[in-house]
Amino acid sequence: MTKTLFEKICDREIPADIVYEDELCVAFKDIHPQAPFHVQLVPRKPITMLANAEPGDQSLLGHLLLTAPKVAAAAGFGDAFRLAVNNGAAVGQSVFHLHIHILAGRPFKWPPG
Ligand code: D5M
Repeated sequence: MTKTLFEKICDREIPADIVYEDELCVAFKDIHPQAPFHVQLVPRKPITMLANAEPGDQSLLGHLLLTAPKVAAAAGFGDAFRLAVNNGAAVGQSVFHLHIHILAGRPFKWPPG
């Protein structure tokens, strides 16, 4: 099967500015940052989107949510960051490998646009 773009980054076949990695996930700087700190946190497993995660992915999804604050804290944003997951092209998903946007370093409005 063809690897996704983010699988290639995880496997270091495509360059990226990796800020964190472990056996389950990788975090790297977004190529089009929407905030001073904008990182993609991705599972090594190529789940296309959150809605396609399976019951067996429960611990992996929990690991991602527990890892995101650590990635933000390591960059100095432990108490002020936003997470975003786009699920589907209609809401802006462009890379079909599950990823959590971690954004920080500027004010954020609510509701998001
Ligand atoms: O978000 C997909 C995000 O992925 C978007 O913010 C750009 C980012 N992106 C795309 N290609 C790369 C590479 N090569 N390195 C780093 N970041 C990248 P979505 O929620 O799917 O719209």
